[in-house]
Amino acid sequence: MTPPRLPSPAALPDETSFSSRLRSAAVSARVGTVLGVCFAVAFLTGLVSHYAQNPSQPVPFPTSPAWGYRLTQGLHVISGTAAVPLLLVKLWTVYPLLLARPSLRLRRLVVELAERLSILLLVGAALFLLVTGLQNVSHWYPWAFSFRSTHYAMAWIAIGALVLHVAVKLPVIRHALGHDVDDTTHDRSEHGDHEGRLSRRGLLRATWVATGAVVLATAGSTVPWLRRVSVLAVRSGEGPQGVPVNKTAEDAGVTDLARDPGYRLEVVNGARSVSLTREDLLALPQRSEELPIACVEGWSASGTWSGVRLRDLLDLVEAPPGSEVVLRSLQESGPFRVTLLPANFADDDRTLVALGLAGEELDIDHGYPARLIAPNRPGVLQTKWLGTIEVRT
Ligand SMILES: Nc1nc2c(c(=O)[nH]1)N[C@H]1C(S)=C(S)[C@@H](COP(=O)(O)O)O[C@H]1N2
Ligand SMILES: [Mo]
Repeated sequence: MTPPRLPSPAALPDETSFSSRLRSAAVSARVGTVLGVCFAVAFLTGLVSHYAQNPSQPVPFPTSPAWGYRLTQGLHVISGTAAVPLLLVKLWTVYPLLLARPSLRLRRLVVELAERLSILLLVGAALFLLVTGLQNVSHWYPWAFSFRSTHYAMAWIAIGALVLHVAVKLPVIRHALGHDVDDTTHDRSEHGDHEGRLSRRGLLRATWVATGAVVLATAGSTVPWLRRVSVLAVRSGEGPQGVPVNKTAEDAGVTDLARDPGYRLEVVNGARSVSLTREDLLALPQRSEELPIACVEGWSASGTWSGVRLRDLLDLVEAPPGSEVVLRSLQESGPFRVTLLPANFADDDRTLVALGLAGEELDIDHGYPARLIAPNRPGVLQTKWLGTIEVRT
């Protein structure tokens, strides 16, 4: 039997094997510019989200506008999603460069290796961010590491490598953007002269259309009037009382505790405390607020919540204004069981211990018997099935 023949090294493809004229800096600079804008938007909105979830905030995260986090988190997921087709096209237009034969001159070789290393970091971090981000949006957590801290660390690597990349390529980018897309000045080599059926303009047009389609297909998670066309939107508007559910009472294992007739909400300030049944809570002055739930996973929805002002409950135990509050759920385990509410949120008149939603008794999956709802607060911190509210001293 003769062993299968391997291609000789000379037959392996190198940069010159790729002859399509579409793979030109004229194309990649244009796709790269839009991609860069998407990454910048995702980076800045990601910083906002990370800060909003930070338990210690040197400058308090603001409570207004109430829809601020909904907007930034919506932009974060939309720009990240738009980056997927853009990154794929961008990589397709440039990857033959990675197969270029390395230089034999030492100085040049060192520079080339440094550049390839930075590209490796950029591409690796960018793919990591987009893949884990999409997994998060689709509630798929196959990894053991913490999503939030890893996604955040990778974002800094990606943005650092991106700034370096743009700085290195700036002369080429500026020239390419200042000239016609069919200009050949920055084409890789004379080998890149193959005229396919698709023109450069055609490729760009297809890229913009694909990006727009992906945005429309997902933006309905946050933009109500896009819901009907957003076929890829996860959790758009479906759910009891018109608001999607992130984790059901069943999944959180709180059904029995939440329905227990012996339920009491404990409000504690040092030695002072009150213990309130749902009837007690309903007997206090009731408020109604239109506030969104904006999940880090990209969906958001507005609801009309009714219940007691948190500040009114804090007054019952004589908590001074400016008190930080620890909220504990009836839920026995899970990362969002306990959250810290900064003082400016605790003092905001719109912050409620909600007992009702959309004119009805709060659904158990939305946090019955009582849940926190505060303006401009990340969804993950809007604690459901409240058990105790404790002033931090
Ligand atoms: N106790 C508790 N509260 C919780 C959660 C949870 O898992 N447990 N999930 C949070 C998340 S991630 C979101 S987005 C909101 C969703 O609220 P909803 O299910 O009422 O829409 O609840 C938050 N409150
Ligand atoms: Mo969430």
